[in-house]
Amino acid sequence: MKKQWWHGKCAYQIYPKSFCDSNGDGIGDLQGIISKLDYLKDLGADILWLSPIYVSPLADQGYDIADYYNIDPRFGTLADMDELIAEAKKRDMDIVMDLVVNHCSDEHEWFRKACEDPDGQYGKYFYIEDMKDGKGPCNWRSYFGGPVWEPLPGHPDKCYLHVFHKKQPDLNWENPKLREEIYTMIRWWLDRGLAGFRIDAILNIKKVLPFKDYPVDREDGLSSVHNMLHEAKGVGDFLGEMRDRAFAPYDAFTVGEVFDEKEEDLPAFIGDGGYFSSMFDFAETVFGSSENGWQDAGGITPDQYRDCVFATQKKVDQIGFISNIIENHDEPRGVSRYIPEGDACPASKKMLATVYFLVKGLPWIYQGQELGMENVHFSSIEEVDDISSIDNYRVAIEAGATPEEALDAVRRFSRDNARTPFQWTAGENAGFTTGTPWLRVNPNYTEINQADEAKDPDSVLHYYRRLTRLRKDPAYAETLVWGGFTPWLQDRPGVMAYLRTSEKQTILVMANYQREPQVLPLPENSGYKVLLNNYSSVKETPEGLALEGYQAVVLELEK
Ligand code: TEU
Ligand code: CA
Repeated sequence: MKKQWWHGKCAYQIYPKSFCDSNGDGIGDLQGIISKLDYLKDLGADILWLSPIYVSPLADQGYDIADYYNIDPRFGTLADMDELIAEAKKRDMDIVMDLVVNHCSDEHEWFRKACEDPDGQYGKYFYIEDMKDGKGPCNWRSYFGGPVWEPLPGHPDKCYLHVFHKKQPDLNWENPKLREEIYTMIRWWLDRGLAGFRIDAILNIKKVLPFKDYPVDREDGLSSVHNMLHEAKGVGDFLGEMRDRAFAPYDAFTVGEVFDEKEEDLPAFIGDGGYFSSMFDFAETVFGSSENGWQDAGGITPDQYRDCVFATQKKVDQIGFISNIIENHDEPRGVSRYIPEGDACPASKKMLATVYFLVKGLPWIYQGQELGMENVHFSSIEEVDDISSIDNYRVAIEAGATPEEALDAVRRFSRDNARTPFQWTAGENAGFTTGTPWLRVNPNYTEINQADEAKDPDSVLHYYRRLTRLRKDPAYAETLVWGGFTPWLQDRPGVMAYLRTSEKQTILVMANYQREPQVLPLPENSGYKVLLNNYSSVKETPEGLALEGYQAVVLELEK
C-alpha cells in the first residue's frame, strides 16, 4: 500500500442542516460551519465531509439535488462555499462534498425536460419505460418503500425508475453523455479547491438490464433492490472511468458509500490505484438488519461488535485504507447502539471511542459524537421527519406490530437520532439557533453540550481531542496509522483488544467492554508506558491489568 497525504488525518462529517444556524431560520448553514472551524481544528479534524448542500427540495434532506452547480439558499451561496474552502485551507483543513449521482431530484432541469420530451436527449438521462397494465417493467422495491416505478408526470402510459424516493429519479449511467455531464461537474468543483468527495450509494449506478423480476420477499409482492444489486456486474467500468476522468487528475480524496461489496472486489475498490481512496466499513452498522424491516432487526452485543470490526480489519489487511465510523447521518448514535442499554456514560463512551478510533484505517467522527450525543426518545411518530423512518414505521405496522412496537423500532434505528441539532450550549435550543430548530433538539442538551464539555478536562470532548492528538503524534503515527493490526484476547467475552505494530514499537489497545471489572493479561511480562487511559489510573495485578468497567487503556509496550 502506497502512503497517501490523507492517511494520517482525522475526518469529520458535518450534517449542515443540523450543525450551526447563523441567521436564526432554524436551519444550519455554511456561515455557521465557518464560525466553528476553529472548534473543529482544535478537536483535531482535518478533512470535513459536508452532507449535501446543493440546491434541493430537501425531500431526502439534500440527497435529491436539483442543481449540482449551486448552493441551496437555505445553506448559503457559492461565495460562502468559496469562503469555507479558503478558511479551511488557512487552517490546513480540507473540504469534501457529497457526490450524489445515482439519482438527482425530480425538480432538476434534466428531469423536467425528460418529462416534456421522454424520447428526447434528456429522456435518455433517466430510465423511462412503458407501463404495462398500470405497472412498471419489474418488481423491485425502493429503499424507501413501494415500487421503484412511478408514472412519468404528463405521461400516464410511461414510468421512471427510482431506487430511492420517487423524488429521486435514477440517472442512466449507461448513457455516455450523462456520464460526461457528471465528470464535468466533478471537475468544476475540484477546480474550486475542493479536496474530494464522499460518494453516495454508488454501487446502485449499475442496474441489471433488461429489467426483470426477482423473487417476491414481502407481502407487498415486491423484491428488495439488493437482489438485483447482488447480480449486477460491471459497475467497475463506470467507477474506473470516473476515477480516470474526474478524480485522478486532481489526486482527489474519495470515500465510497459501499454496501455489500464482494470480498474479491476490495483491491479494485481501495487498493493502490483503486476506484476510491477509501470506503466506509459498514460491517457493524448492517449487523442484525433484516429485509423484513426495522421491527425484525436485532441489536448487537459488544463481542459481536468487536468481531465485525476485526473481520473487516482482517479482510482489508494490507490492501488499502478503510474508513472507520460508529455512526453517520443514516444511523442511530453509536453510543446508543454499541454500548449495552443503560450503560452509556462518559467512561463507556470514551472506551468505544478508543477502540474504533485506533484500529487501522481513517477514523471519522460524526458531528456530536465527540460530545457523546445519544439517541432521542421520540414520544410519537409525528416527531420524526425522516422519510425512511416513516416508511419503516408503516412497514412495521403492516407486519403486525402495535404502534408502540413500531415506534420502538423507530427509536432504535431512526436516522433522525443522528440528525437532531448539534448541542452547543445548555441554553435555549442548545445554542444551535436563535429561531425554531427544523428538528426538535434532544432534551438531554442541558447535560450533554459543547460549552460545558469544553470546560471539563474529563469530558468526552476532551478525550476525543486526546485521541486525535495521539494518532497524529509523530512519535506514534508510524504505528497507529500504518502499523499492523493483530487481535488480542479475541476469544474472551467482554474484551476488545488489539496490537498495533511497526518496526518502531508495539502499541496495545485494551478495553474492558462490560460493566463488571476484569483482569486482562498483557502479551508478555512486558513493561509499558500508558499513552491514554479513560480512568485516572490503572491497577496492576500479577495476572495482568485489573480494568474497571468500560476502562480502556492504550499502552506502548516496552520491548
Ligand atoms: O444512503 C444509501 C442508503 O440509503 C443505504 O443505507 C442503503 O439503504 C443501502 O444501499 C442498503 O444496503 C445514502 C445517503 O447516505 C442517505 O442519506 C440517502 O438517503 C440515500 O443515499 C439516497 O441518496
Ligand atoms: Ca440558517
